Amino acid sequence: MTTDLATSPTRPGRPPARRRRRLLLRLLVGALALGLVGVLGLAGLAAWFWSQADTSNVGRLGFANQLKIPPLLEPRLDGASRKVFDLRLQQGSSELRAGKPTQTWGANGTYLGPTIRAARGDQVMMHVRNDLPEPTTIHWHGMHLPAAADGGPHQLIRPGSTWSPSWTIDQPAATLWYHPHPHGATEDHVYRGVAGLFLLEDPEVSVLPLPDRYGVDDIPVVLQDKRFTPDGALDFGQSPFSPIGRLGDQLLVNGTSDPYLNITSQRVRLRLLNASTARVYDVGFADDRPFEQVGTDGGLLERPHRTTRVPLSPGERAEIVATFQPGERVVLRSFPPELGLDLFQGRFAGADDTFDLLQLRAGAELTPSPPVPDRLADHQHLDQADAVRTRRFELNGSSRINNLRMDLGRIDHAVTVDTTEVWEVTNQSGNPHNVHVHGVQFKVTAYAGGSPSPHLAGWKDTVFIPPGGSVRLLVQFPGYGDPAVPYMFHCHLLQHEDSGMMGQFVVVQPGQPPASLPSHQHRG
Ligand SMILES: [Cu+2]
Repeated sequence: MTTDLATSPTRPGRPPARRRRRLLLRLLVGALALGLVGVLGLAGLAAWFWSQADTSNVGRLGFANQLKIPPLLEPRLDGASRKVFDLRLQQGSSELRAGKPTQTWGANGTYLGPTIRAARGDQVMMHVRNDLPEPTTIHWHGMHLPAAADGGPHQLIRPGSTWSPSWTIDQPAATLWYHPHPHGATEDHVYRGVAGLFLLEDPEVSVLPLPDRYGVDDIPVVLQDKRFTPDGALDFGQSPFSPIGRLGDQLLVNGTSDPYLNITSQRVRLRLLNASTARVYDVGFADDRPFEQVGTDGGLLERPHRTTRVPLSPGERAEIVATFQPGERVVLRSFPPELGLDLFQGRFAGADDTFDLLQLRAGAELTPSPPVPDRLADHQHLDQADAVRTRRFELNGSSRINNLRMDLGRIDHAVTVDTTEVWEVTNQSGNPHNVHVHGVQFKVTAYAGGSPSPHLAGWKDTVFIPPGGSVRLLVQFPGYGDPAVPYMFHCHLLQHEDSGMMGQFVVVQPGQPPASLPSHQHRG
């Protein structure tokens, strides 16, 4: 039929049916040609985006700015011997890059927040006043505390009001942090700049000879990537091909661009926090020198882990101790991270990106530091045989867990207080994810079916899961039963979290049913 049509001569008076078929053929050929041009155009566009998508600042920095150290927030003691901390969330202008002011948000300042420090056994009370133009929350990431004090999406702080949770610190020394958690707006609020460190000390381990002089040889390193518009504003755009959300092309450490740090002692502890909304880092030194990883999310490892790299997905922390020679300069660098994606997708997720983070400048003379001890901490042993049940979670697409989107009015799981459970989390999607569980620290007992690598050997609250990957977590839920107020579990790639990759669990007494959530909590 096609041949007949294609070869039929054009002449007046031929049957109308033939003319229609010829017209149809021309339309079909035209559409195919247009389609081909379209496909080629799209492919070309994608190739152009791809070629532009790998980012590196190596060789472009002058290390011109002294690293800012977030100030320590001094508490006052109230009549009940509680340590009371005051945080005021505010907006304002920050000079994140020389000469170009940027409108940002922060706590007790216009960008980031002060470092809070408390010790095991302390009773703390936080007054968080919201002077931002939107409702928000402050979540104490990694903290073991009552759900009502956790600062998840149910503990909304309206503009002009103050939220005052109180709890007792009861967990090992650790590098925790705080950040907003309003449902659907977490990525936005964190990107604007609200975040800070919450350092826990433990009198029993403070005798360890680890560097512990804050800002001198114990250095906070808060990693964030940003993108700026030409006039200096935060750029909220993102690549249409990114499977994980917004990635920046500028790196900030503690809110400092292009930073250097003078060091005065032989060994320095760096407390690394990935406070980015989506970017995964693989941190090491430009000269590949080995260092000791001494801590994970929830505290010190039992033994130091000697390595050259520490991968960090959003929300994760690591404490490392590095050794320096007098007079040398060495650059802390993020190398291309292993995301488990193909060549095309990987590039749009930052898998090809390299960032110089911070130049460390050792003085001509360095104060000697004792070596890192072989034993760091005694961990409470969790036994898988003690687990009362196994729950399975599938991460689907970029917005669902077990095929459900987050619903503030739905309790997904009720866990019995003081029990241990196995949580198996599988990434069924083609996107990288991680999983963060509120209120607890867990142990990773299997990673992709095998033994977890040493950098996951410690207490964790957030763990990366590549596409197709799986983790098995051993989680204990000590104390703080409350059938009415849920904790969250979610992907900490904040765009995924905001779009629904989150669920809720309550901790209940044996046999107690979860309370139904009041309807006003559906709104957020
Ligand atoms: Cu995710």
